Amino acid sequence: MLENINSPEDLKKLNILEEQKLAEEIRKYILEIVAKNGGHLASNLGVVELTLALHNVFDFKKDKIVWDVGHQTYVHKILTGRREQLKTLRTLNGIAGFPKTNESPYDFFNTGHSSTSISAALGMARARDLKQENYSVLAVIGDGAMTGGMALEALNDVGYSKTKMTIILNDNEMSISPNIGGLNMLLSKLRTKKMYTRSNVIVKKRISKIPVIGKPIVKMVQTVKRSIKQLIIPKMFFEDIGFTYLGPVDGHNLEELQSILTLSKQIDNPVLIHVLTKKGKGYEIAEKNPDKFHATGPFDIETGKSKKEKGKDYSKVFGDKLVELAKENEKIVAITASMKDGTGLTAFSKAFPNRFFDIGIAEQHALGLAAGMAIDGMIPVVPIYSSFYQRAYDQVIHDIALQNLPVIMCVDRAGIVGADGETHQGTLDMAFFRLVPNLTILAPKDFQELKDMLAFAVELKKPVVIRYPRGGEDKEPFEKHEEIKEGKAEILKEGKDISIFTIGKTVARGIKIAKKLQNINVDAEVMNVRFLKPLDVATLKTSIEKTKKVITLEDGTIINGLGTAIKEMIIENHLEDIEMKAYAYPDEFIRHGSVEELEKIYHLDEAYIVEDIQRLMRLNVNEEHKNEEGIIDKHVEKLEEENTSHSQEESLMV
Ligand SMILES: Cc1ncc(C[n+]2csc(CCOP(=O)(O)OP(=O)(O)O)c2C)c(N)n1
Repeated sequence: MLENINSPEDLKKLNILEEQKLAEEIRKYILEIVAKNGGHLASNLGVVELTLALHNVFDFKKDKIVWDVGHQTYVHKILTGRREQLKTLRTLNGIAGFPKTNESPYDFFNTGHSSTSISAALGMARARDLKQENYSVLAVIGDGAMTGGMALEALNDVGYSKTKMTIILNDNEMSISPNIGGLNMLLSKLRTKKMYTRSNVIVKKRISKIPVIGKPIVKMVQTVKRSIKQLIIPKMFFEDIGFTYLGPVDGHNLEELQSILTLSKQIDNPVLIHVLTKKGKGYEIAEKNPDKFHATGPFDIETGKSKKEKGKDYSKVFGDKLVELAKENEKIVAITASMKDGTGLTAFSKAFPNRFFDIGIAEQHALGLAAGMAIDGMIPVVPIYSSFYQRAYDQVIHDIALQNLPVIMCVDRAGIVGADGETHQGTLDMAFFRLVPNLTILAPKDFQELKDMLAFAVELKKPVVIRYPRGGEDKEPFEKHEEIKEGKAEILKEGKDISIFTIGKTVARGIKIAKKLQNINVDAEVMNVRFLKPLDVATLKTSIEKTKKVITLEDGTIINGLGTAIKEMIIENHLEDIEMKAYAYPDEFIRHGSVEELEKIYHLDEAYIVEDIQRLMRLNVNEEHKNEEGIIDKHVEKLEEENTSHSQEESLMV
C-alpha cells in the first residue's frame, strides 16, 4: 500500500479498510527508520490516523497546516512525496526532523520550538481574510505545547477575533513526561466526556431537519444539556473564550476523525477539535515508555534497547551534583520547563519533591518564577536547553539580571547539538547573554569543572549562567582543576609562540591542537578562559603580549562570543602588532547533521585548525598530515562542492 502513496491524492483513492492497512504500514516504516537513524518516535506513532484523516479531508494544495513543535510530522512527510527520502531522516543533507518550508510546498511554517502554531495559523488566516481568499487554516498542537504561554496568548486572540480556523488539540496526556497544570486538569475532565461519534451528529442532523419544530428542539435540548453539563464538567471553557469545541474524538478511529474534520469545515468561527491519541501507538514498548521513546537514538526494535549505551553526560553530572548541593543547602530549588529527564533533574525530583517544580513548556514563566523565589530567599536553579532559553530572554534581563537576583541559569545543549538541526542548535546563548549587565557567564571544560562551577554559583549570590554541551566530556580527561575564582581564567599549558584561548567544550580541542603544534615545534599557550564574563583581562592580556598571536575557539556564533570579547580587549587595551583569528560558527542558522560533520564543514575541527594555524604563522603546511585525514578531507571537499558555506574565520591585525 505504502509504495503507491506518492502524494495526498493517492491517499484519497483508498477506502477506509485500505487506509487502516496503510496506517499500519506507515507505523512499521517509521519504526524501522527511527530505530536506525534515531528521532521522535512516540509522537509520530500517535498521529498516524490523525495525519491520514487531515490529508483526506483537506487539500493542502490550497489549505494550510501548522504543526506545533513539528516533531510529529514524519507521517505528513511520507504522505507528501517524501516517503523514500525519509530514510535519510536527520542525516546531513537528508530530510529534517521538523517541517521546513524549503523542503516541501506542503510545509507551510518552520517549527521546532513549542507553542507557536496557533499564532502562526491565526496570522495565515488573517492574511487570507485580508486578501479575500478562501481556504482552511489549521494548527495541530499537543496538550503539552498548549501549556506554553505563546499558545495561550494566541488562544485568547483567536477566540475573541472569531477568525475562521481550526485548532486540533492532540491530547495524549503527555508532554515528554506526563503533562501537568490546570489546563491538563481541564482536559482530563473533558476526556471523560462522552466521545464524539458520527452517529450522534447524524441523529442531531435528522431531528433538525423535522420541519418547524426540529431546529428549536435541538436548540432547546442543547441549551438544557449545556447548563447541566457546565455544572458537572467545565467543557464550556473553550466555548466561553470563543471556540466551537468538538470532541473528544478517538484519534485512532479514521472514520470518526474524518467525520469530525468534515463537520468542522462547515463552521465559520474558530473551532477546537479535541483528539485523544496514544503516544507510541502500535509499538508496545513505546506505548509503555512514551517518555523514553519521545526522542530516541538508534535502538533494537525487538527489545527497545539503545544500540549505543548512553554514557554519562553533562546533564546527569549536573543533576547528581545538584542533589549533593541541595542536601547541604535547603534553599536550593529546581525548576524545569517540561524537561525533567532531558536536563538531568529526575534524581532531584525524587530526592526533593517539594523543592522541584515542573511548570509546563513555559520557559518565560520558569524564569519569572525563579526571580520571585530568589527575591524571597531561595536559590533557584533553572536548567533549560540553550535554544529554548531564547524564549525567556526578557525574563533573564528584566526579572533576574536587573534585580541582580541569585538565580542559577544552566544552559544545557549549548553549542551544536547535531541532528535536530537549526531550531535546536545552541549557538546563540553566549552572544545574547553576554549583552546582559550583572550576569556572570561560565562554561566548564569537563564534568569536574561543571561540578565546581555549580558549587561556586551557589555561593556567588548573583545571577549566573553556566553553559555546557549535549553529551559527554572528552575522552582524555583533564588532570588539572584549579579552584574556580570569580573572573579568573586557568592556564592549562604555558607557551611562547601562540595563545589559544578557549572555553567550555572546545578547551579539550585547544589542548589537542597544542599537542599537534608541539610536534612541529610551535609552543602554544592554552588558556581555559572559564568566564566569558567577567573576562580575566589581566591573564589574557599577559598571554597575548607574550605571544603576539592569538586564536580563539568556541562552540557558538562568531558574533559577540569569546572571539569578539578578545578583539574588544585587544583594541581597548591598545595591544599592538597582534595577529588574531577567531574560530566559531558563522552568522547563519546551522542545519542538521552530526556534530562531527558540522564541525568539519565549518572548519572547526582539530585537523583544519592545526593546518590553518601553520598558515597563520606562515609555516609550511604539512601536506602529509593533510593526507592522514584523507577520507574526512575528501568528505569535506565534497560538501564544499555542494555549495556549503564555510566557517566564519575572522583575521584581525591590530
Ligand atoms: C520552547 C520549547 N521548549 C521545550 C521543547 C522540548 N519539547 C519538544 S516536544 C515536547 C513535548 C510536547 O508535548 P506535546 O505538545 O503534548 O506533544 P507530544 O509529543 O505529546 O505529541 C517538549 C517539551 C520545545 N520543543 N520547545
